[in-house]
Amino acid sequence: MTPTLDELRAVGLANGLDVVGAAAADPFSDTLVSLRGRSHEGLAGSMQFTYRNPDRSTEPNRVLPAARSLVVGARHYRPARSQAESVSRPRGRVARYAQHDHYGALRDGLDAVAGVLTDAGWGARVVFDDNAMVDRAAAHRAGLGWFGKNTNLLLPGHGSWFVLGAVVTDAGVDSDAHGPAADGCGPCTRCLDGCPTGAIIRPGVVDATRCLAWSVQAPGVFPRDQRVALGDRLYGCDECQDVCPPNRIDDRRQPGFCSGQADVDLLELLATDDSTLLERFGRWYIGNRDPRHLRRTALVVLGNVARPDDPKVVEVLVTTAFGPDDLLAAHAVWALGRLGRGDLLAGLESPPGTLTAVELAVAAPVVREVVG
Ligand code: B12
Ligand code: SF4
Ligand code: SF4
Repeated sequence: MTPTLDELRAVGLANGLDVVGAAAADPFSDTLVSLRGRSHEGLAGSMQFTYRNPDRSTEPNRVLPAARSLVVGARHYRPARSQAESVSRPRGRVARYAQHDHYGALRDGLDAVAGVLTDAGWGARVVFDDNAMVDRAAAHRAGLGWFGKNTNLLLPGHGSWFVLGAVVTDAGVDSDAHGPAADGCGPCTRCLDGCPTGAIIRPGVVDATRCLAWSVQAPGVFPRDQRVALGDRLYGCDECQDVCPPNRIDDRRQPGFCSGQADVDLLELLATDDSTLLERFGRWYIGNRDPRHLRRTALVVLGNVARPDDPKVVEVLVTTAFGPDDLLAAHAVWALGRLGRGDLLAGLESPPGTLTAVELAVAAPVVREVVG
């Protein structure tokens, strides 16, 4: 017997999913064209994800041979409380999807759906955010929502604060959607106008090389021309969703806050060792899984949000600017400049006693480049 969509939906909803639909497991030919086109236009930057092997990510049969259906699930992510009011130290903001393990909750719901299918003798594989499939396109085909001009999938009446995933199965599960959801953007252009870096270059197309959500994940030097625009964002960017009118709807089915972290104490982060950082933030995508990239971003945010006369901030920035790690030194130097404290770098070329010749050799060219 093949479980019906209603039966699968009931199990998904009982296990943490908020919306469940189904679609045929045909190839996502349009998305394949979009992925190739964006790579060709240079909009994917160094991103791998679904850009690494677009043929694979757009062909559900590569996930499960003889796949016939996709049972698609969406999990709403409600925000975590900010601790900023109770603490006066500088803090970096975390995007809503990353404040809590929402993907864990999504996986639980999808696993439960897959369990019903496998118990009935069918093949079933759960995929979400793992580049085996294009999750938004699957949810769109299942009728869960429309593509907003910010490229996010918006669910009618609920907005876009959802993570998405699917169960790929060789069972034939009929969809009950009457085609794709109708466009709900209309003439609105708030996300295009509101993006701090102009990354939405035309409706439905994001240039990842300009998107802060990618820049905080990408390894290496944080793009200079995006540092001021980064503002207080430590991880992720919600701006094109915050300004989106359909997201202002109060989702009464998911009231309150989740047990997550809406912001992070930047000085504490900068003082934390690598293994503790990976333990705390390992869920996030951190370039090369190297916590220096988190510190690098924290230094930029510090430059944007800290008080220039805060002695703890000054101490951390000066120590880092004069320190042995040239990547971090460059960002600390930038932050001091941004805070109007370039004066503190004057001694860099006539080093204080603590700076070794080797450290100076590493840091001095960086200082000349950034301040000079
Ligand atoms: C690569 C990626 C990124 C990249 C690039 C995003 C991009 N828009 O290009 C970066 C790192 C920047 C990123 C950022 C974010 N991401 Co992301 N990301 C992905 C990933 C891994 C692959 C996406 C992909 O392959 N896209 C393919 C391209 C071609 O499709 P697309 O960008 O969605 O574009 C579609 C529409 O534009 C539409 N379209 C085409 N032409 C036109 C024209 C018009 C007029 C319109 C309206 C639409 C339209 O068709 C395209 C193809 O289907 C997926 C996970 C997965 N495995 O699917 C998550 C995923 C898309 N990301 C997700 C999230 C939550 C985010 C962030 C909100 C996180 C954050 N707060 O920082 C931001 C949002 C930024 C944004 N505006 O997109 C969710 C989206 C949930 C939702 N409701 O839409 C996903 C699905 C992860 C998940 N499993 O939940 N992401
Ligand atoms: S996530 Fe931020 S930077 Fe990226 S497109 Fe949206 S508003 Fe722009
Ligand atoms: S801000 Fe406006 S145009 Fe952009 S996704 Fe939301 S409704 Fe659509």
